[in-house]
Amino acid sequence: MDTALVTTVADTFARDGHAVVGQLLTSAETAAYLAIYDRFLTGEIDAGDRRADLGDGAARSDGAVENITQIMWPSVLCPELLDLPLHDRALAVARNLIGQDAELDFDMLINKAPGTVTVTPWHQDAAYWVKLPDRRAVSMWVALDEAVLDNGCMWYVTGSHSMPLRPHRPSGNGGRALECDCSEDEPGAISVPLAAGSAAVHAGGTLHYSRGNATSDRQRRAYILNFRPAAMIAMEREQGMDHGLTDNECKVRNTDA
Ligand SMILES: O=C(O)CCC(=O)C(=O)O
Repeated sequence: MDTALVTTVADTFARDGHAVVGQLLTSAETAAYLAIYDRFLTGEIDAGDRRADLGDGAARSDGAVENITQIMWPSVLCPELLDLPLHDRALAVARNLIGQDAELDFDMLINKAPGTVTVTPWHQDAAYWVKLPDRRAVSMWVALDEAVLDNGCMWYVTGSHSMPLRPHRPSGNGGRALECDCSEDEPGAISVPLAAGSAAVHAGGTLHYSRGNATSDRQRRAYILNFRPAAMIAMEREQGMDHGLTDNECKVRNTDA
């Protein structure tokens, strides 16, 4: 990214709590991620208990397919992802946004199956956090398929990163996700459609949500990378918050870092 664009993204992120980063991957690079993504979705790469359905199975008429597939730590399960360019590019953006001490906290895949009416409920990521003295963080949501309103592009509430954290409760989506009161009518709520290969970022306090993928006949595959200061990642891990790493993987990552 050129310097002017980096400054604009950083200013927008600081002011609004979210920003469009623009194209991070070429179509050939995007295709390389999608090929690996589909190996996860078909089960060829076994994600074990790092795979969950964030949606309520009852919401689908066929009941046969996950509604919202979440796979934690794809880059640990399939290290060849790290040979592709996204992690380095995303880290460079994250460092521009929150500081040079930013490191990858965790990555995940979230797919919305075609036909699902299940929304990702409104929430603030900070509702999931353990207590940390330094709350700088950035989540980068990378669209690997074009993301539009009707297949579940992200929505953000502009300025909500500076508001107090709202009370959260377990959502109806199987209990693993949290939700809070908010709606598309919330002042400042906007949808952010993205082309395949492009990304948006949001802060820990930013209210966000996405609709289902009810009418399209295509997957809505997103790759999400979360960054925070290295020292805070270490503190999180001390408190047992590793987003699903085994002890051994945790040691390997700490040694590599
Ligand atoms: O992909 C989605 O629908 C939701 C993603 C999300 O909530 C997040 O990245 O924090």
